[in-house]
Amino acid sequence: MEEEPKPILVRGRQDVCELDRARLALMNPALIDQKKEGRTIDEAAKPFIELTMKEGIETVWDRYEMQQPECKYCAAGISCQRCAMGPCRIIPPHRVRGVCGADADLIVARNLLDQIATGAAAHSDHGREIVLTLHGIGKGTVSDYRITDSEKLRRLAAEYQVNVQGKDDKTIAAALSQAMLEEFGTMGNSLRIASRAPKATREIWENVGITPRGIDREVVEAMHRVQMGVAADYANTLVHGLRTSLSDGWGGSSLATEVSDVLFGTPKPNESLVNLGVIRKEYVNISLHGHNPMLSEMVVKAAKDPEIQALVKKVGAAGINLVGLCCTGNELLMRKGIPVAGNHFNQELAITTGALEAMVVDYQCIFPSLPRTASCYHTLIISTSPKSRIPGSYYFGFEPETAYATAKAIVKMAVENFPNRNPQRVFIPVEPVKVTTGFSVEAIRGALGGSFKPLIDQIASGNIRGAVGIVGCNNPKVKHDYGHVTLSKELIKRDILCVETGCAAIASGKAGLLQPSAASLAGPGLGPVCRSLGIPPVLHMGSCVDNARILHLAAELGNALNVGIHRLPIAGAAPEWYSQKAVSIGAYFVASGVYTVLGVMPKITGSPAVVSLLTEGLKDVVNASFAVEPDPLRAADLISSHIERKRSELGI
Ligand code: XCC
Ligand code: SF4
Repeated sequence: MEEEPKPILVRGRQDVCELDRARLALMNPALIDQKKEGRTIDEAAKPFIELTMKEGIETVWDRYEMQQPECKYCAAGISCQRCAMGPCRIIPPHRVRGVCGADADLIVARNLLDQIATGAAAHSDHGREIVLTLHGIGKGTVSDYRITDSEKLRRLAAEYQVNVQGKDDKTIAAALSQAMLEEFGTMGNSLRIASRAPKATREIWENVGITPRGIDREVVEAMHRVQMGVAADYANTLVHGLRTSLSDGWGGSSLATEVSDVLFGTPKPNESLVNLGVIRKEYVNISLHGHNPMLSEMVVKAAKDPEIQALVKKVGAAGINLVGLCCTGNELLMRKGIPVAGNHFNQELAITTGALEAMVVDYQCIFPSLPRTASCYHTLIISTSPKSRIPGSYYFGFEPETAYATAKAIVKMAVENFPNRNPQRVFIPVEPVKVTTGFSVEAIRGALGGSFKPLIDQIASGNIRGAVGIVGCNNPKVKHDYGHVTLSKELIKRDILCVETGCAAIASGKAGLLQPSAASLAGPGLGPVCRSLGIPPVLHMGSCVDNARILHLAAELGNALNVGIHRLPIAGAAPEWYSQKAVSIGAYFVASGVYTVLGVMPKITGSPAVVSLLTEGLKDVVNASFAVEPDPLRAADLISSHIERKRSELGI
């Protein structure tokens, strides 16, 4: 028998001493109340936020307060740390160039390109891991995973001109994954999967010179350009940012999404529950947090293992309750209907239920301080990616070849931790909210009866004015979930269909907008359409990499009408974004022709030239631009006037 995988405790246990907690604890009930209301609109989160303040358990909001005031040069993007002649800051009127001679425009542009490249790398590297797993299946080295959606495998193979005639899934997987892996370092001058974009959109890319070539290549070139003494012109630098972002959206993220569907199934509409109330007292609770569905899918399987089930009985638990967080949560919610405990700013609060045996993480958006939070409870933080070994966590090196054994060892560790729970500290005073999710492009087409024509007809007739992709994170600069929920409600009221991913979608879920009954909050055009189709007015399309689904949907509409994406009555919004990944997403939305409104100001205000290029100049380049509007009601105004303008340009 194979040896059971054993974890390593990375750098020893992290402990938060009583003194630290006493220092942070608040006693003034009025202050606690004021802060609680100021921090979130998520009703189910409020009791936990109150608890953290009373008990001195540090959260993201406390750390944000401690970081104030922020450095105004950094906030404006005019500090540079790139080389050893610096650091440099631009402080007019005298210090207008860094030691190397870079001015404010260049410093801002380079910093922004760096952020785009970081985000693109994160999405695409995740994509690579998924494609490598498909490759392992094809080559026979990976046996714990299998092809779940063989039809999609064949559809993708056709897209890649891989011969499927008389071939079995495994053979197709080998050839298709090979062709997909070549997209990362291709010698060609375009990505095959990006030819999904409408012809007119691709022509714009070609004319501007931003057709993405290799997925890795654009990121590497971006890193080259930010080296001192390479990039010199801010506009030229930012144009490469667009190209880099396209290699993410139409490249790495698209591959992550499509191949995840092949491996784990293409999402179909299903019902589930969200918010911190999904954590259940009598159960062994395991939260799955991060982004990559590979580990979490295996944990789902391992939780059903008879040996594990026997162990659950032995420790006296009612069963195993898996709950998601952030985008791993979205992946499981979309495909398996596994409940989600919340979005980015619910991650620490999930631990304060006192009922979480383990938080299993892969990568991205995981607070490195989680083991400190967990040390106030019995919760184990279990890290699994060699890219994200978190000090204070138990680390299992997760590999697709040994996925099941690792997942089983992880679940076992969680179950064995159940008796360590302190029943006195279990605190779950909230009830979960129902959601309907699973709206992949395929599922939307299915709900429409097999083609996008009914949707196009509804848009043409004006019942639906247009569609908006609302995406992105939580950020302490915005009251938790306020940006997402306010914008979504306002747009559906104006008959604009919302399609959402990531933490935005979870926010809408918690607010009840992902239920068919939310059609009653939609306007007189959209409401009846939703009712007749039995769908919510806000469609959950998945995780952050699943923004590729939104691109794909836009491409389907553009192709059906034979127009570029920039001509469609659609828009994008990221009301509470924080992540470099969100910068890449915003950039590929705009580069694809989608007007995009950000709720948080990027670090660019130190260069009026960059601000003007992004908010105005890009219209002449890619027929779309960014806007920044922190007030979601005003953002809704910007979006609906944009949509009306696009409608009249189309003559509808
Ligand atoms: Fe992360 Fe994807 Fe942002 Fe949420 S939305 S905070 S990136 S989990 Ni993508
Ligand atoms: Fe300063 Fe230029 Fe070096 Fe940046 S690259 S730290 S601006 S000298």
